[in-house]
Amino acid sequence: MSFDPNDFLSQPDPFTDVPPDHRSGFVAVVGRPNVGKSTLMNAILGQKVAIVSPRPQTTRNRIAGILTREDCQIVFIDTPGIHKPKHKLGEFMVEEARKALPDADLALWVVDVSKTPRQDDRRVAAVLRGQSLPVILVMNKIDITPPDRLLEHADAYRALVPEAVADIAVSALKLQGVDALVDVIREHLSPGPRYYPPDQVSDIQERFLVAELIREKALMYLQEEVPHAVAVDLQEFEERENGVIYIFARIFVERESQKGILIGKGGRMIKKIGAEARKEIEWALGRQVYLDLRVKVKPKWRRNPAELRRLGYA
Ligand SMILES: Nc1nc2c(ncn2[C@@H]2O[C@H](COP(=O)(O)OP(=O)(O)OP(=O)(O)O)[C@@H](O)[C@H]2O)c(=O)[nH]1
Ligand SMILES: [Mg+2]
Repeated sequence: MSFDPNDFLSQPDPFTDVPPDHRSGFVAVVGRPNVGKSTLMNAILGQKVAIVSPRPQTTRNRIAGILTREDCQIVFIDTPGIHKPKHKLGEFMVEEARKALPDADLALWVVDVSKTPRQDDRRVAAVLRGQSLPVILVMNKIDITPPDRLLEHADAYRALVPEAVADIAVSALKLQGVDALVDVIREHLSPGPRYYPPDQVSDIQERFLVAELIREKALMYLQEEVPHAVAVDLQEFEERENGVIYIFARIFVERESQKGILIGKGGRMIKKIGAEARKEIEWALGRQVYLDLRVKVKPKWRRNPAELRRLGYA
């Protein structure tokens, strides 16, 4: 068979073969903890990339989620909630959020419009004011906002970012206003190419996702101070001869009392966390999984630079 260079040249290039009005850019998703940043990014992507929980300070790292449409490619950077840090882990998290801004083309400031602005919201507004970045104010959780409060709360948030280029009310949980938000974002981006292959939805590795899904289930079932003291250290992740993926992870807590709570009476809590995590990991990997979890006390790991580095929090 002879080689005809025209055959090769006529192949569509997924990066450059886009309509003339194609737009693209990097969008930092910032806000105080627990307002629904990760829920919103997942809702936009139609896929779980970042874990979500009812506990504040769920997200600890920057996570990119990539939306590819015919007319645009938007790279969202989900970030940890901006707050007043109490230890080195907290400092790392706030720094992660801040670092997303200089490289972004646009910031989405996500707020919980069911509540009035708090100190941490003002903290976020101050961080945004220090950047010369266009800001879109995203007022989330309209599904639980009493209608008579919406306008009052919206005005209070708007007053904190008078320079915002747009604002929009959404419910990330109920998928209300999410498509409209993407259209608004697109309007504020510049013409540009695709940066990622059209089928790539995030920049995270499988191992990271697995550790995060285990942490998510721990956050879901644990209460008070225990969730924040949890870290997941993935030790083994390998395919066995029978095709099953064997995963061994250690869950760190800081105190013996937390270990007791995490294991639960007769091991019930850790079994529940393991069973829920395994189900979701199997779904995410499309493979059968054997999940082995051990709980280990690591006193003050959140203040220990060497531990933080090893866990990817430095
Ligand atoms: N009712 C309602 N709840 C929501 C909505 N969006 C998010 N939530 C809930 O709010 C909680 C926090 O959501 P996350 O997405 O983890 O919030 P986050 O801003 O990423 O939080 P951090 O990672 O801690 O900064 C979870 O219980 C979500 O289910 C919404 O539109 N409506
Ligand atoms: Mg989050």
